[in-house]
Amino acid sequence: PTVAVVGCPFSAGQARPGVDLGPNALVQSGLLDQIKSLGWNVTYDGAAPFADIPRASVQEAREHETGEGKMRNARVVSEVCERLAKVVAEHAARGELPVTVGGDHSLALGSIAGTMSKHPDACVLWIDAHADINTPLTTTTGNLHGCPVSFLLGLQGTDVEPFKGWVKPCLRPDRLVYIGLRDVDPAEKRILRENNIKCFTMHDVDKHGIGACVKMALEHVNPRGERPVHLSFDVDATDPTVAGSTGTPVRGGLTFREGHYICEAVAETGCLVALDIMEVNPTLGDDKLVEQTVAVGCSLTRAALGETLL
Ligand code: DIR
Ligand code: MN
Ligand code: MN
Ligand code: MN
Repeated sequence: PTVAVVGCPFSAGQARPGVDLGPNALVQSGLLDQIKSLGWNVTYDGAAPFADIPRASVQEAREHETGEGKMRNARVVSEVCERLAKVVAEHAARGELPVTVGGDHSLALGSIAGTMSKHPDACVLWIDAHADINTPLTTTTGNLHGCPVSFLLGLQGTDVEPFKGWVKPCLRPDRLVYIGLRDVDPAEKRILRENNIKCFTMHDVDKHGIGACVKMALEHVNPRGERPVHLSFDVDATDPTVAGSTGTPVRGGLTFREGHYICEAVAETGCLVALDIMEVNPTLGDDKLVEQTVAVGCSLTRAALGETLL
């Protein structure tokens, strides 16, 4: 079995420079060898598939604004996500397990679209402090890393340029579940309610424990254990004391073990077909915090790919 690591050095889905350096930081710290040591073959094409995409620091990014609605950098986000969708779909079609390393979480629009083209019945576990389900009509920041889920679901307001040329609604609301939420915008709360989307907030994690939450989450999206699972992990789901080098940290997050438990439990299902590790920004915080955050990105990846404690 082969893991295809897809590093996507991209930051234009949000405002803070540096998250585009995430993939290289994880790879440089030994991610590929760590995955190999679990018994996988590993392929990695570097940033080659995205070489001609602007690095999109805030300055550069502004030049790529389309002015369409309130979305910032919509054209470049759409372009890179379309490219990523193709790359992920190609790996999946070869029977490989794509691991997309971000980069900001707008990329999950591409990675999940890619997964869905090979596995239309897949379900999505979205692990995040945020719901990332704003639409171009509801976003207050204009940052597209707060919006990818709405495009995947095809919510009202997402059928717009430049995305409408390639994004098709490919995810049903009942095939999506969240764990870790604690910073959800008012409009997002309404969207989650109206679409009956299953959510395990930090309140639920406190109340039931992570074991019960993951069990209920998997039972909701994959009751018979036969559907492929795409795990999209924003490292800001964990507490800032666990993975602090990230653009939008929110206190009160998952512990180190809770985050890893989610990945381990998904690995145990044997249903994982794709993984995203998103929002590691190695320019935020002191060296120790960066090192710790990069290490957590790697260990979450290993846990999802079958590393066990014994
Ligand atoms: C906020 C923050 N809901 C937004 N979203 C973040 O910009 O739409 N997502 N930080 O990761
Ligand atoms: Mn490849
Ligand atoms: Mn996110
Ligand atoms: Mn987040």
